[in-house]
Amino acid sequence: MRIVLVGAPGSGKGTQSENIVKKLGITHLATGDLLRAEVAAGTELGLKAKSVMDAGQLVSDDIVLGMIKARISKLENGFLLDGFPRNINQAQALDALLEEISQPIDKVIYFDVPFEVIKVRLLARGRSDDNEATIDKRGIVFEQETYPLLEYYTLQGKCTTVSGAGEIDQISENIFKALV
Ligand code: B4P
Repeated sequence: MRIVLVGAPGSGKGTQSENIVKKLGITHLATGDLLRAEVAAGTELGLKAKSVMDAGQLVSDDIVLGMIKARISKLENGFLLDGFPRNINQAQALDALLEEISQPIDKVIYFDVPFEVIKVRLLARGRSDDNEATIDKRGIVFEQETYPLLEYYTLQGKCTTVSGAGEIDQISENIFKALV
């Protein structure tokens, strides 16, 4: 199965991904995690990405698409994309890439979480991009760049909205129901 998770930073995509990939035996690809690994390794790409991430902005499409392309074509057992695509340009590039390898997306899950809930979670987490100014900026970037994906995938008949607020296990159960 090929799944895309769409949600604001802090909506719980990473948290839920762990449960989904374990249950379905598919590969988890999280662009946020891949970028943070580059930052931690101090690579040239990581150095470029760090200031952008700490400002709550999106890393350039070229960088993110390069990371995804290098990995996705090697996956045969399905995948879960977490945090990618993040804007319409990335979504169109992904569709083109998946068409080339005849592996279209099956389902898109949109995590609906009130911004105030996200803010409380992220301030408690305390990562370097979890300060109030960056959280607010990420919220604005999400509304402007990522939220339009909801319509993009709804028009393709692939999108289901799941509430991402509440108990982690209950949210997982609702996701599994949406994936059937
Ligand atoms: P992400 O990596 O997507 O952001 P995240 O904050 O890790 O969000 P996630 O939704 O995974 O939340 P999590 O489960 O950790 O993006 C970070 C940055 O990377 C972006 O701002 C951007 O700069 C860059 N980036 C990534 N992808 C990109 C792309 N495609 N293009 C360009 N730039 C890109 O949960 C958050 C917290 O809530 C955790 O502490 C968790 O324990 C807690 N939590 C989760 N579910 C909960 C629940 N139900 N109840 C209570 N707490 C919960």
